[in-house]
Formats: sequence, C-alpha cells, structure tokens
Amino acid sequence: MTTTTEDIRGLARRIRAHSLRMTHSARSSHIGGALSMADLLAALYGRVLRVDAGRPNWPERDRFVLSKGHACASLYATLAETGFIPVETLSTFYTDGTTLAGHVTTGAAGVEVSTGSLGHGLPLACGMALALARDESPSRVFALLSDGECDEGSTWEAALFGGHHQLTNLIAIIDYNKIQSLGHVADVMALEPFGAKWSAFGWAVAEIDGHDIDAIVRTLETVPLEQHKPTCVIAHTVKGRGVSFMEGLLTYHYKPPSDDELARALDELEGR
Ligand SMILES: Cc1ncc(C[n+]2csc(CCOP(=O)(O)OP(=O)(O)O)c2C)c(N)n1
Repeated sequence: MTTTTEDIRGLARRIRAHSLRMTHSARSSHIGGALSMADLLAALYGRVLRVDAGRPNWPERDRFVLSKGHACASLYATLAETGFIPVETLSTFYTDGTTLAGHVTTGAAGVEVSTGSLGHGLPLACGMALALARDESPSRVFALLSDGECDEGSTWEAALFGGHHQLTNLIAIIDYNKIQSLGHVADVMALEPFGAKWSAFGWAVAEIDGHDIDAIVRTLETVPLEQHKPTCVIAHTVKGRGVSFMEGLLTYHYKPPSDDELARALDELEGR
C-alpha cells in the first residue's frame, strides 16, 4: 500500500509514463486530460480509496467513477500499478479485442461503470450513493469529472439530486484544467463562479491545487466536509501536466505523442 507523499508522487510519474506510452502506441487522443488527473488518481488509489485489488468486488469497497471516460489511459495505468490488472495488458490499450477500450469500459477489474459520453458519471454516482446509503453501507462514491462535463445539463441535474438527497457519501472531484476539446472553458461556456454554483446546489465545496499531493490527500481524507451534504472538490489543474511541452495546450487534447515527443516526455519524467 502506498503511503508517503513521495510514494504517491512516484505512482503519479509511473501513471503519466504509462499513459504516454499507451496513447503513443494506440495513436489515440486525450493525453492532455489523462495527464491533468494523474496526481488525483495517484492520491486516490495510493491513499484515499478503501479498495482491495485482490477483491475488486468487495461489497464494502469505495466506488470510483471516472466520468471523463475519454481520458481513461491514466485510470487503466493506475489500476495496473495498484494490482487490479496486469501491467502487460496496458500495451493492448485501444486495440481490437482488448479489455482496455478507448473510453473506460467495465470488464477490466476495478472499473465500476462504462463512461465516455460526457455528463453521465455524476448521475450514475448519485444513484450508487443513494442505494449504498439506503443499505447503510460504509462505502463512499468518488466521481471524477472534467470541467467540460459541467457544460452538460445532466451534471447539474445530478448536482441538484445529490444536494436534495443529502448524499454525504458522495464526492465529486472536478479536474478543472480550464481546457476542453476545441477551446478554453472560459470561452466555450464559462463556469465561474464555479464553487458558488455547487454551494447553491447544496454541496460542501473545497478548491485545491490538483497537483499538490498533500492538499489532495488532506482534503479527500476529511470528507464529508459538512454533514448532510455531498462534497465537491474543485481541483485546479493544468492540461498536459508533467510534460513541459504539453502543458496548457489545446493541441494535446486530440494529438497523440509522436515518437520524438514520447522519448522527450519520458526523459523529462525520469528526471523528476
Ligand atoms: C456527450 C459528449 N459530447 C462530445 C464528446 C466528445 N468529447 C470528448 S472529450 C470532449 C471534451 C474534453 O474536454 P473536457 O471534458 O474538459 O475533458 P479534459 O480536458 O479533462 O480531457 C468532447 C467534447 C463526448 N465524449 N461526449
């Protein structure tokens, strides 16, 4: 079990390296959004989530829902690094017949739900959290959303639902990297004042640096932040984080790393 901040940083580096290799070999998109959430995934799987790779269907496990299913390379990498799936399967990402489909899909151990159509994850997580609460289960439900998904009406319907049902066992984490597929959030559909919107829908809200491992762990280990409310953690992140020439660029939403970019990116990660 990963415990120290340094261990979690190491896990995040390995998640990033796998994600780069996977999107390079599959010639697939979404490396920018896979990299922006790598620290969040490392903190969740390294410390926060009560899960057991040996018993992926243990009834009392926490549920993790990756709502931004397009960026799943880094979730598969996390599941491999934490023992849910064999590391060797990562090389089959996005190929015919694989269990590691290009948008996150059940079939790989540890994947709770299939997503990829933006805006579905939080509604699913709400239903799971309500059912678990009614069963008096100790399990929590963590849903990781993109900022682009907060342009979807279904996300806000789920936000209303979570507040109304006082789903204290539900935690939404937003990977707020400020960039979508074709433009910046502020230009496409501005979200600010973002935290105030979630508060108004009945959620307890925290805003953190989504690359500060200690801040992520500290916040997620203290949920629920308020009694009788679901928690929303707005994690300020950088698209492409960890690879200097990809950071903050729209290009790497769709563009896979070239041979040369992969080599340079892996060199950079090794040097950290
Ligand atoms: C309903 C729906 N519409 C369009 C798409 C195509 N699509 C894939 S990713 C994306 C937006 C990416 O931006 P964001 O959601 O903020 O993700 P991130 O930057 O975290 O990768 C879009 C429009 C989709 N997957 N689902």
